[in-house]
Amino acid sequence: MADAPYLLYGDEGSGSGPVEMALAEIGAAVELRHVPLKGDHQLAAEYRRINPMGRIPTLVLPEGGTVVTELLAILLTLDDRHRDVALLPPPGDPARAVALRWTALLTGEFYPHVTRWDYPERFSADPAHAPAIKARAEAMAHDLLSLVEAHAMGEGPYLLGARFSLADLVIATLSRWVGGRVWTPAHCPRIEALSAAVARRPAVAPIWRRHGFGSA
Ligand SMILES: N[C@@H](CCC(=O)N[C@@H](CS)C(=O)NCC(=O)O)C(=O)O
Repeated sequence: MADAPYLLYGDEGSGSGPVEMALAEIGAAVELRHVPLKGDHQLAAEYRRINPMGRIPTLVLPEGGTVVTELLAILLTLDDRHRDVALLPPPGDPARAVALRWTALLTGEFYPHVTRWDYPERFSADPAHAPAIKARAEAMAHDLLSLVEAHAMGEGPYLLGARFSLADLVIATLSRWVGGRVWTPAHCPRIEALSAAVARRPAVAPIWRRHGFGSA
């Protein structure tokens, strides 16, 4: 009998992209549940019964229906559950700490800038403030990517050199947001080369294209 699938709630071009890519690298069965951000379906009461934050991605584990939210927690859970695939170096390996450091920075610091950029009206009672909030979010997001470009990236093509890890999925996909499809190629050549290497991976390539992350 085939393994029960993971359930992945998401939308194209969103944070469900890197989760789908990780599942493809693993070769795990997945059933996609579409939650269109257009029309704010993530905020509907029915979806919030699964993820009360009203955000995507959400992953439901095959056994017992355990719900996992937060991109970092989802990817670490997949690494825990599929150690044979090694989406990260093993516990105790300094390279694992490096991958976790930059992944946590992007999911913890960069992602909130994306929310401010996508939904600036949430951050002030005065709608007139929205353009300034959006502009500041864009500048801060780009500063953060520049920092990753300057301090995280070595010889490449991946964050850990020749060794692919889940950090690469996060760097590649998040670097497409907040205008990144145009801004990143122009300002962050190392991140761009990493993204191109991720986009070429056989398991990832069709998903990268379907999510419209660009031709990098
Ligand atoms: N902290 C969450 C952030 C997830 C998030 O903001 N996702 C975006 C899509 S990429 C979203 O659902 N936005 C809709 C909204 O904020 O209403 C995570 O790490 O997964």
